[in-house]
Amino acid sequence: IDPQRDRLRVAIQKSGRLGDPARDLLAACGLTWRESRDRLFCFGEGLPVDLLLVRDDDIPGLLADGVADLGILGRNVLAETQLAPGAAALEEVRQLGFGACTLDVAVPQDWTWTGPEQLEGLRVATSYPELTRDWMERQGVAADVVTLSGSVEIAPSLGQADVVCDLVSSGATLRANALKPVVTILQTEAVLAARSTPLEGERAALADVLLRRLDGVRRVAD
Ligand code: PRT
Ligand code: ZN
Repeated sequence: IDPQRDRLRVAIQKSGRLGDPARDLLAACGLTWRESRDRLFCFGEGLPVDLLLVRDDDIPGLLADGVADLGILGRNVLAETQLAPGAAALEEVRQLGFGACTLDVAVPQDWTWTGPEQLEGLRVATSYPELTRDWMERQGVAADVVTLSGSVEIAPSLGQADVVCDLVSSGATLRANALKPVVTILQTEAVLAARSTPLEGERAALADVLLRRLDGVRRVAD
């Protein structure tokens, strides 16, 4: 952490589903940037608020390390890292109203769902092992969590798992893989996240300005 830094840094997704809406939201807050050639760092021109364009998975680490002060990412990614052992203290500062979906347990379409106890002893494929384990623990059910970084929905037909726990928006991907959602374990959307320890000095003032503008923009949008 560079305590001398007097510019605020906001990490957002470089591409992906949340990149453009995050940028649009910050632009609606009056931020403008000089386009950088490598497109990894955008220097803020009006307010001294710079952008870091990264993979969403990297945002919690950048916040934890103090490289970024604020981040826009899915609550699912934030919550997953918050549950990991030894996780740095990060918190959700605002929910942003886009990128909504649910993290659902989904089972083969021909199953009759009777409840979480049905998962006992099965293999659950997911990209969110901490959230999945945490939910199972709260349900008092023990299943094997198979962690996959992508293509989770295909795991049952490949014989890698019996059921999945994955993000769902329209449900088309599940249907295409002969699966059906049976229980939602997390409602998620894009959120603004920060370290739990408050910012100080100039950066704290900048963050306050940004939050006030964000709330104004969101109120108008509602
Ligand atoms: O490159 P990078 O690592 O930054 O991006 P990524 O590929 O990890 O993430 P990305 O861009 O796909 O998603 C970013 C965030 O968008 C997620 O963490 C969620 O918070 C949010 N989001 C909203 C979604 C969806 N909706 C969504 N539908 N993320 C993924 N999906 C996928 C889902 O995994 C499944 O494969 O879409 C498929 C399901 O969609 P339906 O419509 O068929 O149900
Ligand atoms: Zn990612």
